[in-house]
Amino acid sequence: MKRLMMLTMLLLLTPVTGFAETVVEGAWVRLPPPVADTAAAYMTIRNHGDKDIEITGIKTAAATNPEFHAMEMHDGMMHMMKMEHVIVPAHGGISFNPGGNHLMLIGLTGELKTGQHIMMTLETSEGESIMVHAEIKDMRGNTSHDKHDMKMDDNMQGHDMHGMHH
Ligand SMILES: [Cu+2]
Repeated sequence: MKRLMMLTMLLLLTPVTGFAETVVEGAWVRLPPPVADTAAAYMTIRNHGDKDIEITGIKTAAATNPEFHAMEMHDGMMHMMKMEHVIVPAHGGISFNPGGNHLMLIGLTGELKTGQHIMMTLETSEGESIMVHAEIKDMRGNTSHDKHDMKMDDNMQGHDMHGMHH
């Protein structure tokens, strides 16, 4: 009996790294302007496994229609394209950063407040669910570089970006 308990404790103490092959780091949501019904979210997804991982969907109570968006240049203009799926390469990662690819939370279901967190679930083609905790951050009043990004995000609300100057 004692031996069984020891074994159980050992199992409980064993890190579950075997399951955590996909790890999400630094997830955050940019506080949108008060009238906006979309918000951009950023994160890095790492795949420590031996197989590519395909993310096929996002679910969150915070928005009715969350999407992955890619930024692509066409004829000298930046456009946002919905990514139907996201491939996280084996032993690699993919980053969503301000000014680049991002998650777009379309159809916000409530007001986002600085410092609060939202939960998102990334779904993989293997049926795995990856939970993401994302802090809501107000980037206004940061460095001039961030102000530039903020302006870009404002433009993105219309989903049609023109004239990105660098
Ligand atoms: Cu977008």
